Amino acid sequence: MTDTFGRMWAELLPVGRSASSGGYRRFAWNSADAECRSWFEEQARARGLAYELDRNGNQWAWLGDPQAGGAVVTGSHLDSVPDGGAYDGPLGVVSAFAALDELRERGAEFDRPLAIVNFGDEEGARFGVACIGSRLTAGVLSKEQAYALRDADGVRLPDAMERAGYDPAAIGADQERLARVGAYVELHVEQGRYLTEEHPVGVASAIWPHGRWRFDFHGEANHAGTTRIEDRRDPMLTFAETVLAARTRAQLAGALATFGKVAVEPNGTNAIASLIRGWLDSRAADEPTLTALVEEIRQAAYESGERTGIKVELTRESYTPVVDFDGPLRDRLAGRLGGVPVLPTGAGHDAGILASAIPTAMLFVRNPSGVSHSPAEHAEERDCLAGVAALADVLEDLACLQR
Ligand code: HGY
Ligand code: MN
Ligand code: MN
Repeated sequence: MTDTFGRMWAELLPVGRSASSGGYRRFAWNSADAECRSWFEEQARARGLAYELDRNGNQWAWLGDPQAGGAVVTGSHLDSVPDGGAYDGPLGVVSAFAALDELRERGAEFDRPLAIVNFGDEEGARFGVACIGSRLTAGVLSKEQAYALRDADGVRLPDAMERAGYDPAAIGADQERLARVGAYVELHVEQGRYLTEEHPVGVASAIWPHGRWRFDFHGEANHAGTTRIEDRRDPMLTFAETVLAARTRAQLAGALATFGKVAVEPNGTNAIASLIRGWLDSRAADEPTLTALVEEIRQAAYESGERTGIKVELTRESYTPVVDFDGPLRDRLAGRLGGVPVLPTGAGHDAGILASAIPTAMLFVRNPSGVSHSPAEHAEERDCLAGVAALADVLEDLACLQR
């Protein structure tokens, strides 16, 4: 197992990695994404798996007859956030292939189909909505909504798909495909610090509700060197007050609020901005807390705008309700792995989207620093191999004749 995991890991490692930051830039339908997709197809074919591309651009590698039903599916995503780490997503896909290799070495006999999947555009780094591939398949993002998405250069999602050689005409819900699936188990690097050397693998209990909101702050462009302070309508002030309010209110609510992305027009050093767009990522342990927090941040922005003559507009771009993973499946995994930690996460995943349609579960692999969405994201090889062994155990329990 070690050599197949190590070989695959080494093959993927350089793909889409920035020489300057060391982080990854694998965005939906860009060249790095294409390279990752070619890699996935190679792994599938090298193992004699039936390779399939579904209508939403998700990649599937099948062992057994997909029409037989009750398939056990595992996998994750290969795209990244801007300058993301190596493990978030790819660890789940590489571990899935390595777990299959392990099961074949064990001589396991499958009594139902198995599939390995790469869900497209999980991070939503380019078009702003998280988990586009799995949302489209689960029918929680419509074709019309997907067609309305544009990237920072104004490129529409369907045009980006087409330029990458995919046909966007067919995108949409895929109930027939989901009906083939009996269970989906996603392995993912943990993005907190709850796992230990003693327990490098855990099982997910829940995903916090979370979402992305775009604040538009409309000001008045003017000269930085000649416009009196009292004559200005500078959106930077209202943006700054909103960021500070978000941080303060989130801390008070025991929740999370982050402005990690901002766009300034015209973005000139000697020009007062005409428009600032700030994207809020907010998360909380429950939906009422999240809703209340976002409303407080909205109010703070609007009140600041009234004081400074800035028009504020708020648009919700992405939202994922609280996910409680399938109880019996969660308990079966935890039991099979001998009582490993069961823990929630604030990070969204394709498993969280699919949980509304099929029984899903997640395995987490220890991340010693807890750092993620950063080039510094890291997991120890021995913990990754423990994750592969755990995934193999779980898949054997779910999909193979018991020996
Ligand atoms: O944003 C998230 O939680 C995930 O990484 N898409
Ligand atoms: Mn991520
Ligand atoms: Mn991820």
